[in-house]
Amino acid sequence: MKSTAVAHPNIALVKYWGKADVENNLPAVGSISITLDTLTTTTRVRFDSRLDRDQLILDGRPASEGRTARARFCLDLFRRVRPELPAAAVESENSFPTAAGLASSASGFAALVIAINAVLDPPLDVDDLAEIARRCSGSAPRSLYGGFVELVLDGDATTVRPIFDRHEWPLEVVIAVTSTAAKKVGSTDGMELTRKSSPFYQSWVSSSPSDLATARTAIAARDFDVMAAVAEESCLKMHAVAMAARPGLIYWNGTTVECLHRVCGLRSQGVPVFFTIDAGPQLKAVCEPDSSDQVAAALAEIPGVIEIVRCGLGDGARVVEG
Ligand code: 2P0
Repeated sequence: MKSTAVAHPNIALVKYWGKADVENNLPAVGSISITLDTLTTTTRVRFDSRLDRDQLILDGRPASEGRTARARFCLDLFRRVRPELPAAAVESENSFPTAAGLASSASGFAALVIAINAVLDPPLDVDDLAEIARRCSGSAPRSLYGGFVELVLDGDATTVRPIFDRHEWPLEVVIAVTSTAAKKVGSTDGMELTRKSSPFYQSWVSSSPSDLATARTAIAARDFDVMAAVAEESCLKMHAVAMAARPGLIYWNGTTVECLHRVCGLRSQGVPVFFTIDAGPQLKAVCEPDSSDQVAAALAEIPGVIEIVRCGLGDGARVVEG
């Protein structure tokens, strides 16, 4: 019993930050994302009754205890409904740095749930898979679909809603990589610290529905300027609420800030581009395809930018080998 799946990271344009229920990993806010194409997680799962325990190899090496525990947690969620599943050997590879603000947990868990599901008979339906993925990582269900995707709060559960496939509004993303070091405070811990100690946390949560509504309308109308405004506001609010935690969470470095100013400067010259930044120092510049060469060239010349990664919008997670 084995299968291989691929998934791509997604970048939230309206951000998720904070949990309503830590134990169930229930987000406090909905989110809207775009799935990327160039960056890929490939995950092979082999169930083998001769194994004592689930194993995780990540990027060719045995994974840390923490990461192995999260993979076991995911497998155990499947075992709640399919108790007969034996232990599994999981091998996962990222074509990009793990845990550096490039959404490796989203693509990682999306690929893992799709690979596990491919060996089940009958398989679970996509809503059940999305709930399992969300319990593992709040951003992961969004990578089950391509293009524009919303994670919708639904009582004590969530649903994932594809909005547009990748062809319907083919934006591009230019990522300025400014560090490949793993971040010091991961998203899960950072969100909890923010919820417990940031004086702005309630404002952040209560302002989210209106950002989501604005973004839905902007996407439906393919209105780049409105999308740019709401995405930058959501990003800056997320970082502001996190910076105001005690101790403050500062995911940016100096180069991130230089890149941010460069994107604002390009837009003031009429270039259709906006920035977003996740829980790490990489800047993601979202632009119309005709502008991506100019955006990539402008970011590449900033001192401290290590690498430029260019992406289009990608497809959802899928099985590549049964
Ligand atoms: C997002 N991030 O909406 C936000 C913006 C990072 C910054 O979702 O704790 O790794 O596993 O649910 O999914 C990253 O958080 O967090 C994330 P958990 P996850 O993309």
